[in-house]
Amino acid sequence: MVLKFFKSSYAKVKSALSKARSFFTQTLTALFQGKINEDTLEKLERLLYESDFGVKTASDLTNKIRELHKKNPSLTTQDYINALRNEILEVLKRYPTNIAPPPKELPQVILVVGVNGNGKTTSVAKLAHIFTQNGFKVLLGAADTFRAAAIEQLETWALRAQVDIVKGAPKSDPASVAFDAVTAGKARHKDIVIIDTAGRLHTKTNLMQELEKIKRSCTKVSPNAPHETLLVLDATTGQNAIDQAKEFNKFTPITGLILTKLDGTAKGGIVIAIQQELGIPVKFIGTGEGLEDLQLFDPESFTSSLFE
Ligand SMILES: Nc1nc2c(ncn2[C@@H]2O[C@H](COP(=O)(O)OP(=O)(O)OP(=O)(O)O)[C@@H](O)[C@H]2O)c(=O)[nH]1
Ligand SMILES: [Mg+2]
Repeated sequence: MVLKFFKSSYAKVKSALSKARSFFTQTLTALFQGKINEDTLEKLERLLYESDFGVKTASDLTNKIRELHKKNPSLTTQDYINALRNEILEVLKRYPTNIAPPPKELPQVILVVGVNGNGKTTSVAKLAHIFTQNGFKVLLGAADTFRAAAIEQLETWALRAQVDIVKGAPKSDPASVAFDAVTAGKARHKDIVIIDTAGRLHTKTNLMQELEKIKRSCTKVSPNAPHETLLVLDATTGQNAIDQAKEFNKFTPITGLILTKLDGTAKGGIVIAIQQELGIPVKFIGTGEGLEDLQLFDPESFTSSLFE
């Protein structure tokens, strides 16, 4: 499903990042207004690190500015800020943002996984909304049979997003719900089946193995399913989100990330760090709690939102 034509809402991304932006740009301006020397560069590296860019990216970006300063010591404050902005954009553009190409057989199956409370169920609903708004027929699979009220939560969202839902009994096998959902998706000629799963700690091996079982159920119905396994991460948790992604990816290959709660206290740098460290693209970002608060990740609008 190529989503290139899905417009990311620049206004929503910009508003979500307003706190991060004002801190980041004010500090950068103050930094680059003074004389650029090793002390300034050290402060820059610290600022980038504290903005969740990660050790490696903070150091790489600082080195770029160091080189730039050596080559051309008489640049203005704005020149340095622009240079940093362009470097960040370059890093972000290395990763594909669109969802996998359309499978030969429909439906396309998207499995949504992650740690408790990161925003999986909400993101499933928001995804359903994006797809239906773009003319696709969507069905949801309520494979979080573990937590009481999880099924009703998804049902409420399905009603709001006006999409069909397939559910199992509470405490039933999530793999069988996934099987039923993909089967129903096929029978009802849906374009996309999105499967919600229970929150699981990346450190619990048995829960991670359960994910594999869910995946196998999908494959039984449709040989290439799930076509996408999206990991939902809470952007406000910084390094912890990166650790979660590493563990999930060890057990089950993750094809893309949904980074939620960018409207919270998240510092924008996490988006860069996570892609750099894991090589997994951020495909969507969560910018609020409503149905319309999920944006296709777009490097250009993201970078602009962080700087302007
Ligand atoms: N501000 C904000 N809140 C979000 C976002 N995404 C999810 N939330 C909130 O995060 C909380 C948890 O969301 P859920 O979708 O229930 O999370 P979950 O991962 O399904 O949780 P479990 O099923 O318990 O593992 C809810 O209060 C959501 O409204 C976001 O992008 N921004
Ligand atoms: Mg949930």
